[in-house]
Amino acid sequence: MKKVLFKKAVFLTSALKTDELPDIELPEIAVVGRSNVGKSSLINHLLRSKTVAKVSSKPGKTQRINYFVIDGSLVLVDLPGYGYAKTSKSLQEEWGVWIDKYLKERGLKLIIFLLDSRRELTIEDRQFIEWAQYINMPLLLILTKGDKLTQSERHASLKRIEGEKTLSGLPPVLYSIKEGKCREALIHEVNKALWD
Ligand SMILES: Nc1nc2c(ncn2[C@@H]2O[C@H](COP(=O)(O)OP(=O)(O)OP(=O)(O)O)[C@@H](O)[C@H]2O)c(=O)[nH]1
Ligand SMILES: [Mg+2]
Repeated sequence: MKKVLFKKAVFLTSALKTDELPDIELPEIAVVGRSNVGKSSLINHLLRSKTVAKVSSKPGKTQRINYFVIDGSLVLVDLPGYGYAKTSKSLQEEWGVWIDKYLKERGLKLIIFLLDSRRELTIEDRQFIEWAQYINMPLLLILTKGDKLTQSERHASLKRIEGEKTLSGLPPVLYSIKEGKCREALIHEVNKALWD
């Protein structure tokens, strides 16, 4: 299989319900994590763009399931975040239900799962990880906003995550949209997960 280099993204659709999702014969990868953790920013960074996915400093920006076709060979999905209190109550309650439905129905190849490198895991983070493990969903664990940490804080953050029981030794990748190296590393990991 040809390596996906994240050169070009074509916006496909923005869905609210799982029955609005497109029928595509390409491997699909979703980006999951709490609101404001940096999901949309990571997608932009991968694509060296500022505009592919909509980003905001306020949580709750992404409210739909956004589909992008990457280099004609893979579908990348930007999801709304969980755990944002100001999202309308009905949307919050529905999150679990329809994301669960989405994740089960789509036969995803991989989930890029984001945690903020500066924060403790939330209940929702843990629930999500347990659920993914339960259904044997491959997770790629990313710690975001690494640039906000000093060198020793980075080290401590990696150690803390490595010691998290819920994660069962899943290796974390420290990420920052302000740095280039982690982009290459993530692209490598995504290709490995897709084609190995
Ligand atoms: N310093 C720094 N800021 C980041 C990084 N990644 C994301 N951010 C900032 O975090 C904020 C939230 O980013 P988004 O990408 O919109 O977060 P999201 O997870 O898509 O949020 P929702 O759509 O609400 O679920 C924005 O202000 C980004 O600029 C990073 O690596 N470093
Ligand atoms: Mg977003």
